[in-house]
Order: sequence, then C-alpha cells, then structure tokens
Amino acid sequence: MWGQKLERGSLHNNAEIEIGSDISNGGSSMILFTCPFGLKQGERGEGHVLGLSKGKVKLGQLDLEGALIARDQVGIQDFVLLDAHNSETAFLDNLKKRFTEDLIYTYIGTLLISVNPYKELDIYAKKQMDLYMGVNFFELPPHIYALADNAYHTMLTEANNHFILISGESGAGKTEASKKILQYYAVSCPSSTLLDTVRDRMLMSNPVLEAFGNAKTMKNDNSSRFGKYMDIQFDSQGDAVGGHILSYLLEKSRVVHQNHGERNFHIFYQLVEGGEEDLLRHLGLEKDTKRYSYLVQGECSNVSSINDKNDWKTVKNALSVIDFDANDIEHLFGIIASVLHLGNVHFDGDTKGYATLNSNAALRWVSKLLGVHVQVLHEALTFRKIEAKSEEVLSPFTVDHAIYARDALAKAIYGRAFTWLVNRINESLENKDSNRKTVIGLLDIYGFEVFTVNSFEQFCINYCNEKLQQLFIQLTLKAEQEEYEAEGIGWEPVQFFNNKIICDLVEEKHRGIISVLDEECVRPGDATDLTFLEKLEEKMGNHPHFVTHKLADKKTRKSLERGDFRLLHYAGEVTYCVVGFIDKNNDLLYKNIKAVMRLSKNPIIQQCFPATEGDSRRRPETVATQFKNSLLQLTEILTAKEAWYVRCLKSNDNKQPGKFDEVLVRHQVKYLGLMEHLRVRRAGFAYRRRYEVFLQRYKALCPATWPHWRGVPADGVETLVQHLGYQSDEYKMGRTKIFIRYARTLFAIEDAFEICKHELATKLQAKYKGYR
Ligand code: AOV
Ligand code: MG
Repeated sequence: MWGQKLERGSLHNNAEIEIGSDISNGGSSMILFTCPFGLKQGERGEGHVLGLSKGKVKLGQLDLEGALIARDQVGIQDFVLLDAHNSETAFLDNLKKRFTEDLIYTYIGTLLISVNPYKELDIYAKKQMDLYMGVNFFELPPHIYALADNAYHTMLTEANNHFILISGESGAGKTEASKKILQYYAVSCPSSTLLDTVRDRMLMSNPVLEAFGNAKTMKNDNSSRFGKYMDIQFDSQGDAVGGHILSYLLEKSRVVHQNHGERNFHIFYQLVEGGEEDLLRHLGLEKDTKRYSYLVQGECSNVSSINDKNDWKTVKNALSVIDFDANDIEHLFGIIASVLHLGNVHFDGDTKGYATLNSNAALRWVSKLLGVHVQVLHEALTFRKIEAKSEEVLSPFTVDHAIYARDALAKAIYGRAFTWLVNRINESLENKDSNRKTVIGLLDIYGFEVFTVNSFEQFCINYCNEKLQQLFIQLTLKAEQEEYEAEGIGWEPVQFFNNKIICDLVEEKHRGIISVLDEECVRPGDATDLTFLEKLEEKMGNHPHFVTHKLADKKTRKSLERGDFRLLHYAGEVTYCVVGFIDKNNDLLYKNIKAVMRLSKNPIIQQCFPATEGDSRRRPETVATQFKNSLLQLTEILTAKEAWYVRCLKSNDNKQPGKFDEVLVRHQVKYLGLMEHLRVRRAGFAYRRRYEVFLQRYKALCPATWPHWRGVPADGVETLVQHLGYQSDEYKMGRTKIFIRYARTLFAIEDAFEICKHELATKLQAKYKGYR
C-alpha cells in the first residue's frame, strides 16, 4: 500500500477509524494533523494522508496493514520538493516558517538540517523513538531519529559501516544532536541483559567526557573543547555491543587561562560546588570557587543555565556505571584538585629577580595529592636542570619562568589525565567478542568560532572545520558530480566554492602555515611569534585568503594590528593574534618536571608519565602537526564508510528561545553550501547500485528475471524496472549502475521486496507443512 496517496476526503468523510494495535498518539508538537493520530478508538475522522507505517488500522471497510500517518503540513519537509528551489529567500522562508512552529528539522534528501531552538521540545521521548523505529525515511516528519534509524537499517541490510557527520558553528547544536542519536540507539536497538551494561556505559560516557572536556565560552555555555569521534559497534542482529572513542586536541590552555566571560572545564566547578565534605577535606579544597586562581579569571563561575551541584551527582553516578571504583575516583579527583592547588602556588622575586615560593601550603597539597616529595617538586618549579658535559647544573628561574613552568605542568597533568580517561572509557566499552561487527561512527567536534581575540586554539579549531567542510564537499558535491560524468549520465555541473584552497594554505607540506610555524619552532636562535609572522608574510604574501597589517590595503589595514594575521575562512574572516603560537605549538614541559612526575605515587599519573617517555632523542611532533595528522587519519576512517549528514544551524547569537535571526541563518546556509547541495540533490539521484547488485536483490519481483537472468546484468535491470512500471524520469541507466532519482521509488521497491519475501516464505511453509 505504500505510496498510495489518499487525498483529503478519500478516507470517506466520517469514516470509522479504529486504531488497532498499540499505536499511541505521536503526541508531538511537530505532527500537525487532522487525522488519524489524536483520534481515540471508534472516533470519526478525516484527513490528509501520505504514507503508511507500522501497526494495524481499520478504516471503514478497509483493513490496512499499518497506521496512517498524517504529515505535518507546515512548509515543505524536504527542500528537494520546494518549488522555488533556486531561491535562497524561499529556502529561508521555509526554514523560518517551520522553526516558528517548533519544527526544527527539515531535509534536503537524506541530509538533515537542524535549527537550534534554544528550548526544550517534547519530541525526544520514548514514544517518538518507537514511532520512528523501522519506518521508511520520508514517511514521518523529519527527525534526527529518522536519520539515525535509516543509517541503522541500511547498515543492517547492507552489512557495511556508516558515519554521521554533525557539523555547524559553535552553539549550533552538534553535541545535543549526537547525544540524541546515541540515546536512540541505546534505547531502540534490541537488547539483552548483558548488552544493557554496554549501553549504559555508552550513554554515561557522555556526561563524564562533557564534564572534563566542555566549558562555558562566549558562544556556548556547554562548548566542546575537544573533538570526539565515537564508533558504535553492532553485531549482525543489530544489537549495540560496544563502542570506541577517539578524541582530538583538547584545548588545554583553558586550564590555566580563561577569557572574560568564560570558564574553566566544568569538572572543576562541579567538584568544588558539589563535592561531599569528606572528599573536599581529603583533597584540601574549600567549597568556594573564588579561592582558586585557575577558576576566577573569566569572572563568571556561576552560570544560570548550569547547575554544577546536580551535574556533580550525574558525573559521579556515571563514573560508577563506567566501572570506576573508589580508588580510581580518589586518584582522579586527586589530580583535579592538584591542578587547582597548583594554580594557587605563587612566586615572589628575590633580590636578583629569581623565583621563590611565597607560601608552601598549596604546594604541599599538590605534593600530597600527586604523591611526589614536596622538596623535589619545589626544586622542579623554581630551577631548571641543564646538562653540561657530564654534569648537571641547576639554573634558577625568574618569576615569569616559574609561572610558565607551573602552568605548563598544570596543562600537562590535565591534558594527559583527559587522555587517560578516554582510554579508560574505551576499556569499559570494549567488546571482547570477536564476532563480525559493523559500526556507525558519530562525529561531534568543536564548531567554527570567532572571538574578539583569536589564538592558536581557534586556529586549530577553525582549520578542523575547514577539513570537515572539505570532506563534505568531496563526498557530496565533487564526487557526486564526477560519478555522473564517469557513468555517462547527462549532467549540468553545479558550481560551488571549494575550500580546498584554504585547507592547502594551512596544511600544505613545506608551504602551509603549519609548516612555517613548525620551522620557526625548531629554528635555533631568535625565533619569536613575530618572526613567525614575518615568515608567513614572505611565503603567503599574495594568497587571496591571507592578509596581515603589512600586506593589507589602506582600508583593511585599519582593522589589523601588527601582530595579527587574518584568514578568509569558508565561514568568514578570522583575525588571529600570533602571540603564543610558537609556545603553544611546541608545548614543552621541562625535562626535570617530567622526571619528577615519573616518581608520582598516584597510579593515574604514573600511567600518564610513563618511564619510557623522553628516552628518545627525536624531537616530538609539534601540536599543530600532530593535529593535522590526526585529522588526516580521521578523514581516512570516514571515507571508508557511508556518510550521513546533520547540518546544525544557529538560530540566533543570544541563546534566545524561538528567535530566528534571518541574517545569521542566511550566512550559515550560504557558507555550508546548502543551496549547492540542494541543486545537486534535485538534479541528481537519490540512490544508485551496480547492476549486478540491484538485479540480485530484486530479481524475484519480475518473472523474466527470476530465478536467473541469462544475459547482461544491465539488460536484466532494464527488464525488471520496465516490469515494475518505472517512468523514464524516475531512473537513468549509467555505464555500470542504475541511478534512481527519488527515494520513494526505492522505498516502494524495498516494500515490494519485503512482501515478496514474505509470500515466498509462506508458500514454502505451506508446501512443506506435511513434511515436518
Ligand atoms: P555545539 O556542540 O554545536 O557547540 P550544543 O549542542 O552544545 O552546540 O548546543 C548548544 C546549546 O543549544 C545547548 O546547550 C542547548 O541549550 C541548545 N540546544 C541545542 N540543540 C538543541 C535541541 N535540539 N533542543 C533544545 N535545545 C538545544 V560547540 O561544542 O560550542 O561547537 O564547540
Ligand atoms: Mg559541542
């Protein structure tokens, strides 16, 4: 019955509609309908119906397999169906119209657009999950669950790997989207008691990683300060059986410095505000965030949208689900507290300007919590060990140097503890069973961000976003169009802005910004942030996406300082201040400080500073180069999988519920390339399969191709689709593949296939009934 369009009235006005099985009212604000949800048993109704779904419905004299689903009729649910498809204004009107009715999701084919509502919507309950489970993509109103479900079922039928790329700028809703998807899998997939543990752990890994890796920024009260890629592993029955997380470049500098209006990582406030008295006493902490230098710089420890006390309880509970015992927890929080105490270690200058400790109390706590001797620690923070010939000489630090060493240690401890935590979570999610598994990968990274002052961290984050935009372009705009050409399908190319030029500017070997930075980092002598800038000016001088004070024309020059460089990113201009680039890229920790940490009695610190480290004479890779390589690996991981996209849009800059800032949204629609994507989608084909594969799957639907087709597969496919009555605009025959234009055509054939399979099975059962 799928695809039969029952027009308003064709339900026989006043027909009896009886909800047969346990189909509940969708109950959500996004399903606006006159029929038939919302009707109680025996009530009369009428309506506009487009599709059929699970369950049984009795309609007048008709018995239908499936519930009738009325679609929400606010705007257009899929931009592919938008009449004025070339008009950006029409595109925005549609988004806005839907957003105003709390319909935050809209499709472009199978790509999901999500507009951040900045308010809780009642669309994520269990009943909505049930509603979307196993339903064809376009039968229900757009939803993140529909995308999650479709990826899941495709993975099961095709037995291959998938990933969901969630992108959008800071505060657009990526992390929320990724949580919804994870919850969907955890709640909706089949379960067994054993697997329930894995699922709980997967769900609980979120609050833990958010506590340690998210923080309030000017853009987002819960901003991800690390990149996260999570594989959810499924067995062949579709059970979620395990997971694995890869984390990318944590913004460690936040541990020791926060800009005005921003906070340190959530966990510090949670511990201080929420920690039990005994625990705090044990850690030497006072219940007052203002007491800690590392927590007060942003002058905003309290945030109205955040309840640190409650979050503390959630995190503690989550840690226990992930299998942390009391010892682990003691050691982990010992580390967190030690960082706070370290921040309170202050130095004075003696008569020669050398650093001396102005009080020992904070240092004693650090020493106690990390299990290193206080004197050894003291020496490591105020002296540098220099190896001269066979001798070791102690050279005293100036106050600035000592502060630098202290902060470097705090960052190293926190950063390494974070990595340890991710590894530990991975151990608890590991599926030891070697059965064949397929995965769905979820990518949730830090979004593009522009602050008043942008530094090395924003440079890395925005570069990462360039890379993901490039991947999106590669997979959807470039590869798609190239395939039509290769297959000889008549095609009018769609023009788009390719940001490869910016990726190259940043990452190209020997020529890109990262290479120039690395060279300055190893150059002996007088390399500084400013000489780095000069080198950039020499090399990038006339690049269309690069400008500095010196290179700019008169008008632009006014907006640039001497120590700035500006990149014209795909998502807009960002001015970076070079101060700190060399230092942050080197990320050095003095050798003797490392040596001290290796003596630690805290077992987590022991793992974070292994004895083997530092033996190698090779210079460690710089931060930017490591990051670049990890993104390269990520791209490889992703391109080996089938892609799904969630594009998150920020509705306004003030986190205001229900406000749709048209200028802001238009800008995002533009730079994300959504109009170009729509053009390719509309002119293109939703589905393609190699002739052999297509024929093999559907041959039972046509007598001429069943059970064997004795000819060229392409001819078999042609015969098959002719038999099915495909119209000429519905498909095209390429060199090696059939291209099907509409997803609904595909769904119809899939449904027919299911019925056919069922009938065959029934026939076979009937035939062999007597033989059992
Ligand atoms: P992000 O992950 O894209 O930013 P988040 O997912 O953290 O952004 O979303 C920011 C805030 O917007 C959340 O804390 C919620 O208050 C709100 N929000 C987002 N999505 C929804 C939704 N579907 N329903 C209700 N509220 C929502 V960043 O990590 O900063 O790049 O770096
Ligand atoms: Mg996030």
